[in-house]
Amino acid sequence: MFSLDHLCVYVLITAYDFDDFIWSTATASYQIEGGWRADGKGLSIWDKFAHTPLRVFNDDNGDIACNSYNKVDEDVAILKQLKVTHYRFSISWPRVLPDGTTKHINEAGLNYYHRLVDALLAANIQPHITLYHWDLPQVLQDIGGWENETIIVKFKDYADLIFSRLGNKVKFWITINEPYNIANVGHGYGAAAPGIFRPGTLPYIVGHNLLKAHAEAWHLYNDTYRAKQKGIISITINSDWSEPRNPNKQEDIDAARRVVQFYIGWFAHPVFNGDYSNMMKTIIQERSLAAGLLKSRLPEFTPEEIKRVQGTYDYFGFNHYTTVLAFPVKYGNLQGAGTIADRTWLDSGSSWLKVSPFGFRRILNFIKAEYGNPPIIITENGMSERGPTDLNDIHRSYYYEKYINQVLKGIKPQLNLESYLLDNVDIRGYTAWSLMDNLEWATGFSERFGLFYVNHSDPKLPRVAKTSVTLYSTIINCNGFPDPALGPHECLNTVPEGT
Ligand code: PNW
Repeated sequence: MFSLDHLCVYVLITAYDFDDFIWSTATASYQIEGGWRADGKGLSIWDKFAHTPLRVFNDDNGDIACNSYNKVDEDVAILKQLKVTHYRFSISWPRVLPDGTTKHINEAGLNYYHRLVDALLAANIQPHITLYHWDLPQVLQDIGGWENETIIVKFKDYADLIFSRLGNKVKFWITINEPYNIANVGHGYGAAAPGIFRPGTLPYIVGHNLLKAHAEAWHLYNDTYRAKQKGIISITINSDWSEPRNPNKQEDIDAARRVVQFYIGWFAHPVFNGDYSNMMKTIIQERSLAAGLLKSRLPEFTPEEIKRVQGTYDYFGFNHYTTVLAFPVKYGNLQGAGTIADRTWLDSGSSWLKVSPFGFRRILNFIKAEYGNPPIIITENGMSERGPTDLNDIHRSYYYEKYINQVLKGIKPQLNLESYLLDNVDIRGYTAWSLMDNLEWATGFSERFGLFYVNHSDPKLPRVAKTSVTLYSTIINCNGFPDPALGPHECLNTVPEGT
């Protein structure tokens, strides 16, 4: 088969509807901020989860994390070193609203985000804010959290406050990060906060409320803020790509399709195409009835709700890390599919993450075909290491080089250079996860995704560049790969401006 994987395609990105290509990096509040009780912050479900023995590896927690709450200047300095155009971070809901509601606004907590946003803008870096990256106020969990649909209005009120206070400075928004993981990991097998083990039904209820909460925040922005603030807002959906374990076996091909529909499709189908996919509705209904339930485990949207959720996007926010090989199984999950990795794919520091760059291009093409060619911003991609630290992180550099190359091959090229090789997927930006080593949720500080190393046993928590910083900042600087015929950092940037 004809393969392009060896080609370093230079893509000089043309001007799109909104400014130039987004080269970004990301973090999340609980993973980096620390200051867990500073200045009146309320507790989040992650504070509680991480303080429960045996929940997080080594009983690590985010009490101090990278101390970003007190390190605005240092964080902005390393972002400048990277030369990113944007920085994706999240707001801690209980830092701003300690009791989860707008009855009491913690101005001191909100002030941290003002200082951060102001410092970013002064450095010519656009903030890209996630409203919810998993740290729900614990008081809201105490009344049912995402299982209780009253969360929808509370999330909307929280979003309203943030738009009204920060929206004149911030043009890029994400409502919710990875509803799939919130539903499945937090409420299915319980390996993330709130740590509830109720697979089967609860993830679908939680997912349903997440979709509705996202839709309300999107409509609020669209109706009340967009005209004045002129930003863009979406949800960030994560998904692996899935290939059949044996491409010659129809049952493996079918299993791979189910994995994709139950993963990316769970949330993308309602937001982009309206309602859950027929595949999900049919399979879950059948299996629920077969299990003796009176109705499907998958909640139903009313026709009005379908309309309210459909189209609530300005771009496809997409997190991607790895690919899996699928095969059918009778028990274990509703989609009736098991997955494995190919043994030749390189490892990372995370058991679930194998280096499989080709799947990135395939799933980007899937998004284009399945969801009507939406503009895509890749909001996370990266790899972890574990064990002793090596600042010469060649595995991460390899990963970024191969994955970013797959992204660039997906893009529309300028001057139609090699356009016959490329896919015309409407990709507007790429975000590396993560700016720095941080609390990797239930695996604590043991799995490290950072471009910058943070020594968590040094109380000053200095940020030290790994070798991948050089690679990524070169790619950013060149808006693609450097020219192999020139020096290692010299760009193939011979196209005159304006063409
Ligand atoms: C994402 N998986 O989580 C999160 O958005 C980040 O906060 C996190 O640090 C990063 O990816 C790295 O894990 C994921 O098991 C966690 O497939 C687990 C999976 C995917 C994403």
